[in-house]
Amino acid sequence: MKNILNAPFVREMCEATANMYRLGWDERNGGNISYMLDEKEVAEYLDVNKVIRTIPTGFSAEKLAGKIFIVTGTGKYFKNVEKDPETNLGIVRIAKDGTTAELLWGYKDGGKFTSEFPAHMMSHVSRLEADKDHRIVMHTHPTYTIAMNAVCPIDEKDFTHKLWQSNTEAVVVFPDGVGVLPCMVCGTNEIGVATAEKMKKFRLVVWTNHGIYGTGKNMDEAFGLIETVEKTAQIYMLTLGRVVNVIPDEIIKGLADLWHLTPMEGVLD
Ligand code: 2HA
Ligand code: ZN
Repeated sequence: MKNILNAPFVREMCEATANMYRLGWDERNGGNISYMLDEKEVAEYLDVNKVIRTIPTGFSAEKLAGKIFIVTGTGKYFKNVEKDPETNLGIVRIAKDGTTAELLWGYKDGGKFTSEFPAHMMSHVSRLEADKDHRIVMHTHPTYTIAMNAVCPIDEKDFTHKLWQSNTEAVVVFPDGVGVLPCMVCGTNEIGVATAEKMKKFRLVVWTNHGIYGTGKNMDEAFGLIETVEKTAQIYMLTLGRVVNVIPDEIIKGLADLWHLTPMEGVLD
């Protein structure tokens, strides 16, 4: 058996959480990541038939039965993942009943997965239906996106337009736009259902007054998507009230045409 601490998926979780912490997005225990793994790859590092303990998930996700995820732990700090992955991360398999998680590795101090597990798992179901190569759900509290969301109407077309007008990379990286949910109680199944509904259409959803849910086929893609939204929101906030040059709709359309992308409908004139 190979050493799991060297497994690419453990390294990627350590690197992503460390980068997010250093960007100032994930204060204290803020943020969480779940990453769907390939059973064959996990079996190189673990006996996948050895269940350490079972943990009720508090919701039903039969479509994910048998799927294995590496997930950040509840109450754990992104700042600490790199120095102690086995305490701050866990590898779980969704059992056949769809309502129990089987712990295969991690949460060494008796912990469990993030309180946002329902929103993560429901989002995985939606994204897998939209894209069979989908793997990552990443939740984070990026400062400028939260600030921009606080000064803009809760209107995903308007929010998407403002982002596309602020940075020429924006329409290229997220031609499908950005979903926006109103302020809701986090950690509940309700916000999980609402997020998953948005995830049928969007790869990224803003939770008003809270943060972002971003997804992707791999860690770089999910991280790159969030980082582009956040960078663009930063430009928006730094120029708010003083902006002279917004990117005209013809240029946004020109960028989309150049890259053979279809921009979200109803945003551009
Ligand atoms: O895990 O970010 O939304 C801490 C959070 C809750
Ligand atoms: Zn959060």
